[in-house]
Amino acid sequence: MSSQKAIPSKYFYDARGSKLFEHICKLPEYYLTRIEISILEDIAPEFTQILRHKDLVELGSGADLKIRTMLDSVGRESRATLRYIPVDISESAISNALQSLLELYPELEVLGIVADFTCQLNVIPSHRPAIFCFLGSTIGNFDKDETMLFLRNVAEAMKLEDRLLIGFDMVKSQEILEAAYNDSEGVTAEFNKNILNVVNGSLHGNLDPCAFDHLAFYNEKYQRIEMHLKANCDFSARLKALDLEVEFTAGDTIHTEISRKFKREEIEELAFHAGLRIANWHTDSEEWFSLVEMSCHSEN
Ligand code: AVJ
Repeated sequence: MSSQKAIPSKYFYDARGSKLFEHICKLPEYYLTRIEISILEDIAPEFTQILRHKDLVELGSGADLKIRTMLDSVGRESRATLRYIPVDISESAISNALQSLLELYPELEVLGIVADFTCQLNVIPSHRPAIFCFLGSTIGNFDKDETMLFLRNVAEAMKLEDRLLIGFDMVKSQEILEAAYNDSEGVTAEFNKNILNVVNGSLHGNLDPCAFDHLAFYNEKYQRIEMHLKANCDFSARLKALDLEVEFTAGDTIHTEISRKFKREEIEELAFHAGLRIANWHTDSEEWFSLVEMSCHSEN
């Protein structure tokens, strides 16, 4: 076997991948979205005033509209003063979100941006005070260096009065973590395999999703869920656009995602090293998920 094959997780999210992820969010085993929404419901009243006349910038918004929890509870009058700016790499996710938001909240100003927020924060307008949101523990997809780079970039883009709200999935028992990525309906397996369709589409490839099995497990040493696709036979595949032939032996894996889990002290350390200050900490009674409010270090 040659070195580890890998596909960056951002390629999960074509139209079908975004739909499958929306389905994952509703699965009983996938507690992340449910808990995060309940925390958002708890804190939304505090944000009613805070959000007036601001930009609500959601990084990696996706199509599932977690932010509706917030928008619902701030009420029509405040909604009419704010601008919602969803930023996502998936064009279909952005256009679906725009469509349903326009129907739900005709008074709301919405500016959808299709961009890779890991490197294109500069395309987000910055003349109004802003609340940045990075929900769903998407931050867990980054490795340590990427996390720090991302936080520093956001910190740099933030004005003194701006706030950053980040969702973190916390370390918990291996059984619960692994069940969340191995659901009984097999939706996560479909989601994982769909990344091959995306690669085939953009690189004119012939990777066969049926030739792979879904594999997701908790790596305790690195405190993260790892998702892989494991070849179930020997074969070779072509990626025409790269003029590349890739050999697979049964058992070879393609690494498709990491989903890091956090401890409170680590988040505090991350914030500190990125030049951010923790302004508020919100969690559920079991501390399975945390929504952490940060501001620029120099504010006080
Ligand atoms: C959207 C990146 C937060 O890591 O839990 C869900 C993606 N992968 N099931 C996560 C995902 C498998 C999800 N994030």
